[in-house]
Amino acid sequence: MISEQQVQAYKRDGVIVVPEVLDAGTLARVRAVIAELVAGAAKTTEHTDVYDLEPGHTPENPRVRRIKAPQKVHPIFDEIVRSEPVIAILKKLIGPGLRLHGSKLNMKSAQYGSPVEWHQDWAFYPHTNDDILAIGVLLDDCDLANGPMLVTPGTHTREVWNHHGEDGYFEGLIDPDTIKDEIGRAVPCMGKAGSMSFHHVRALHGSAQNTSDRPRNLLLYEVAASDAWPLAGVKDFDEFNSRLLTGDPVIVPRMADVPIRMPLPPAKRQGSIYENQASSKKSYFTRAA
Ligand SMILES: O=C(O)CCC(=O)C(=O)O
Repeated sequence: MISEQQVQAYKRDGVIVVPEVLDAGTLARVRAVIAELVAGAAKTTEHTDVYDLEPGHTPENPRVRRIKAPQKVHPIFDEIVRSEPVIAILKKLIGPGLRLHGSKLNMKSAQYGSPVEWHQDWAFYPHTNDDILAIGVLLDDCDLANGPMLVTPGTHTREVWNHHGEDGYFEGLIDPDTIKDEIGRAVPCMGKAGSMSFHHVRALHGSAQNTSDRPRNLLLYEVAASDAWPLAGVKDFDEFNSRLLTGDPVIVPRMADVPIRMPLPPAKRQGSIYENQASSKKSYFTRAA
């Protein structure tokens, strides 16, 4: 599914985009499921365990910013991450043993879809080693106009930047003034719907508001090597192992010499990265009024 050259590019840059991995039939099915889920948001006026809502959401005009853990909401999301082409790519990048850490569906609606400020995923969920990546499944054609994810090549071997606010609480974003050069070198993850990006857990990334007249839905899966153990701990060992994608349960974590900052004390605004970042005054991207 991917060449040795692409594997080397991932190792060097910490990010690759693989064109059209998801077949047209599955893409149509997952879009239908998402349309139903978004319609279901009309029943709520507040964030829930399933929905993170855009500012301006009303039951009459549902505006969903994120479906929080899609793999818990509908089986199609588990089917996609466990599909043969996806597993083949993951095995080449961080395998053989693989475990799903989590998933989320970021829905950047036309005209107002919210930005995500600059951050490293590693700041949110440090592990005993960093053989961890996020898959970004492009559910729409994505170009510069509809807010592609922007990733800075090479930052996956750098430090873990400070994601805390001046009050000492975790905020889930980096002060943009401290990473001006890195922001200037970021590259967009673009492609046709069905393409997938793979970015290293330590790679610096962010993404702008969608100001186009087209949606940009991005389905994200966080996948760890099965011997990478979360430093925040494992509450339920059976549930932890139920997320194995390949290989057997592991009770001997592999330790690597990696920079760590714990996301503690926790963000004052919980619920999603959007909420965590909302308490900060350090935003880089423009937001809808
Ligand atoms: O939706 C995007 O473009 C960025 C997603 C992201 O970085 C995140 O949700 O952690």
